[in-house]
Amino acid sequence: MKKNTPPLIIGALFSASIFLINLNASEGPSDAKGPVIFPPEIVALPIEQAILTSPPRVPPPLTRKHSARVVVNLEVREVVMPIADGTEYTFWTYGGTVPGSFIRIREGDVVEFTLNNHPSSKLPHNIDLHAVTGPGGGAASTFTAPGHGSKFTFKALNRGLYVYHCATAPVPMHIGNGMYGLILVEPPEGLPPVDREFYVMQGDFYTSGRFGETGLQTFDMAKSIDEHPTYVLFNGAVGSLVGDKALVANVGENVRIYFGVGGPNLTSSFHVIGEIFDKVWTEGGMKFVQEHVQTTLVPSGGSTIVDFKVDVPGTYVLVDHSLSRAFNKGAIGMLKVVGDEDRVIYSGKEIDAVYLGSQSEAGSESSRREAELKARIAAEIKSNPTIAGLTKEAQFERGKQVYMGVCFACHLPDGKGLPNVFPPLAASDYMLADRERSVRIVLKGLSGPVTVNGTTYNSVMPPHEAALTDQQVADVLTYVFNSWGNSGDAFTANNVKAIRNERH
Ligand code: HEC
Ligand SMILES: [Cu+2]
Repeated sequence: MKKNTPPLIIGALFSASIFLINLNASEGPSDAKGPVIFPPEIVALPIEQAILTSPPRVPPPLTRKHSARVVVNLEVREVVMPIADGTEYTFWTYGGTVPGSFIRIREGDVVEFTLNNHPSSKLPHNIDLHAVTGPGGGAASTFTAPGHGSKFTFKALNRGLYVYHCATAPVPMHIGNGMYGLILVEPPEGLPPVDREFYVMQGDFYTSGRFGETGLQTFDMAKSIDEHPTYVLFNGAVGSLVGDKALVANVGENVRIYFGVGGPNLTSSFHVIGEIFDKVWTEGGMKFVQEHVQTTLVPSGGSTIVDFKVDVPGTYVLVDHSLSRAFNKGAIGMLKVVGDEDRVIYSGKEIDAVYLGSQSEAGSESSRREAELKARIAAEIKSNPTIAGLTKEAQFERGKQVYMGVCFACHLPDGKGLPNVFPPLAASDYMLADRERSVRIVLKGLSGPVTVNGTTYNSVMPPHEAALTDQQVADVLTYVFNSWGNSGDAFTANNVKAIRNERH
């Protein structure tokens, strides 16, 4: 394969020594060679500025029928952004977003690529584009100190949907902080046209605190090495594609998702609940197109293109079908389809009758029911309000989300419970009589007979001490104690902590 740039000197890209060598050479990258001299046929190509877009947007399809010299300017910025409601994280980004800006070029283009590292950055960064043929995919040529810019040129020899990422040591940390994105190299004839195109990437995140723990979190290297992520996310935050931020399409449209996995570690079982992918460009390659696919496997550092027609209105939930990641670590997104119903394709609920089955073993029955309902509830969690301080109202809002994620399954959204099975929390004389006991119930669970508003229940509530932080317990009880006509003071994390640690 003919290349425009001579081979780079450095091969051992992932060694820590590269990091040091380049750090010392702050006058310029270690493979600096000066500007490339183009042959006349390349000099003759028209010059074009690439359109870059933030997720979930994709640049428009290319309509030109010839190659071009495409100028790409990408800026690295280290920014503090929410990773979850009330939880912040210092992301390292390409273009200020996770994933980084989407780049769209055409096979045969000559790309003049400049990586600028914002002066406010604390660290040097680089870029390895999987679309590049050449050592390190551009990494050694783009190693860039804060307040500097590096340029290199490559020819897009292969069509496909490619991941790009930072390859500065420690590489899993740079990727784990959000340094990845997608570059689409279209075939000369383009891809089949569709009505909507979206850009979604999955990544695993390793934070010092537990899932949902509030405040600024830092990267946890030990969790990353063990591949035990705290968060598994679409587009860099819990709820980034939920509620107001959901993807939107109309009934009858063809939808395309350019889906990538940044990693650094996990592979995704990408699935859209309630849809079937009509076409899948497996592994982001352009030759083999699979049809009628339920779930497609996307490797870390890999991608896929999926097309599907939306026939029925409603909310379709994007998940990693390794479902604990979806329901416990954040890997949930939504596609809202609006338009007229077609009840032959999908009737909607035809009958709603109470069915409780045999309540043989109360404990296992209720935890099974909880698991089932959780799946439904996750789809209904609304986008998170921005929470400024620890005011009671803010706590109430946060608590509502915990309630809608955890308690709602049994006590129902109106807090009225279910006759003979789940006691009410609305106007519960039992609950309102003893605040500490309520904390204990949420943490340790409850079983045996209990009388609420004159009715006796004898069932099992599972403990939540492993699933909820002190703050989350305080938030949910603040919500419960101030909803449906109840009123009471806010609970604090310290109240909860004392009870969590008590010995019986
Ligand atoms: C899996 C179903 C389930 C979930 C989830 C659940 N509970 Fe319960 N809860 C119960 C059952 C069943 C009882 C009654 C237990 C008994 O009969 O001993 C109960 C009892 C209670 C009580 C005391 C009785 C009353 O009505 O005042 C409180 C308070 C309570 N739950 C709060 C919560 C809160 C807050 C959450 C969310 C963090 C929650 N529960 C999650 C099933 C559940
Ligand atoms: Cu980096």
